[in-house]
Amino acid sequence: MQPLVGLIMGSKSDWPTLEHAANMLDRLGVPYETRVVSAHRTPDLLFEYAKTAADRGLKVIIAGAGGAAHLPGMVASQTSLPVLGVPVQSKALNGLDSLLSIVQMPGGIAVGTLAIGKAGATNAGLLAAQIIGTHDDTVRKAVEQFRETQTQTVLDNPDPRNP
Ligand code: RP5
Repeated sequence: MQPLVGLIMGSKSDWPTLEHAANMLDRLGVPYETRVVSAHRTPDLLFEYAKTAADRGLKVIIAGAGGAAHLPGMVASQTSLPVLGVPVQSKALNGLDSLLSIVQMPGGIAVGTLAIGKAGATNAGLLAAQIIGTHDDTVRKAVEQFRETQTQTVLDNPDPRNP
């Protein structure tokens, strides 16, 4: 199936975080591609990836990176597709460095920044599906079903002492 989401990250070491975005896209039936694209180690690839993304049929890009996390902002500078940035929890500074690197974009180039780590990656997958759902009824219904199931699971398990 034609990928609709580009799920990229600065390093293989980011995959344990970004796989949570992939899991959500799988769950919601959104086709995606995934690869390592580094702002620092493969800058030419970054430019090529971002410049060709829309023509290749992608609708949203999820970009995760840690530390001096330039990937989401640089990708956003080279494409008009929506870019969702996921700050990876770094070892040295627990991801605060990643968060601030991604969230503090100067006005004029937008990156939608998610939470640090697993929650941010999960919600990046969810938000990408919601964006695609604005033009795709099947994906929109999958998001609605996910949320109904989530709500029902909470309502069905009101006692916090039960496993
Ligand atoms: C960033 O540097 C990557 O996104 C990763 O989070 C961090 C460390 O990369 P590795 O040294 O583990 O490859 O570019």
